[in-house]
Amino acid sequence: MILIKLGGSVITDKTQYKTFARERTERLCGEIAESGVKTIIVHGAGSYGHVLAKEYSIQDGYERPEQIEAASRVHHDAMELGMLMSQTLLDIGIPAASVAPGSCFVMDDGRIAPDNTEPIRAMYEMGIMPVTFGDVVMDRKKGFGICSGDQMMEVMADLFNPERIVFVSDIDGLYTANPKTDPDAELIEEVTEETLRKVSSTSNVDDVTGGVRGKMEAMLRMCNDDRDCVLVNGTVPGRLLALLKGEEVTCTVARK
Ligand code: IP8
Repeated sequence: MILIKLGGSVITDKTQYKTFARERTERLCGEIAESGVKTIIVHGAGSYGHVLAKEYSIQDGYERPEQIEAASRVHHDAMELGMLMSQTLLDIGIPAASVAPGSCFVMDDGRIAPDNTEPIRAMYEMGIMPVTFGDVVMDRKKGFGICSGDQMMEVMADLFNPERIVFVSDIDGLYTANPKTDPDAELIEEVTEETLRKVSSTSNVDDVTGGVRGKMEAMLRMCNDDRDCVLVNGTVPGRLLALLKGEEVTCTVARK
């Protein structure tokens, strides 16, 4: 089984509140179906989550009463995107069910506590693809918080032990800097602990670098001796399909 994260930047327009990138999502789900590979999908929230969550600092936990309505609204919007995703998969013949992380799990100071995995496991064993996503989740210490799709990827990787892990994003892979703003940014084809050390010592601690390093760290955490973790560009038609078919494509591979 291959565990795939469809990033929020690929399945939505991240700059416009609640804008589903329907055509691209349909194409990507089609590529997954065409590959014939057994998969589990996790997706990001994109503009169904980040816009409001940021405005009301939902990720910091409960601080003020106005956040209550905002937290419930963000959850509602994230579920709406979940429904659009499962509808897209059902329409192409993949029996999928959207599972909100907060319906099975709570967080403890920002860390997901996966102590009730039976619903997700049972679905998978019956041949239903559990599709989970980044969402608002109740937190034992902070009241509530944001559980990202990447956190759910780690939970699903522990639960289902996939052969390979694929992150589908809107860039060709990890870069030494932000490729959209820095012409000197170079694609990192292979990420190891060594690469991580280099990036941390040669880059400023700005948002982009933090983002790149954070992603690298998460990717490396999910690798083991038998599986690698790949970041691939989902905006290029056919690239995900080629990767799933085992062909060589432009991407970043993290290895233990
Ligand atoms: O899009 C964030 O998940 P991500 C979830 O995977 C929300 O970072 C609701 C902002």
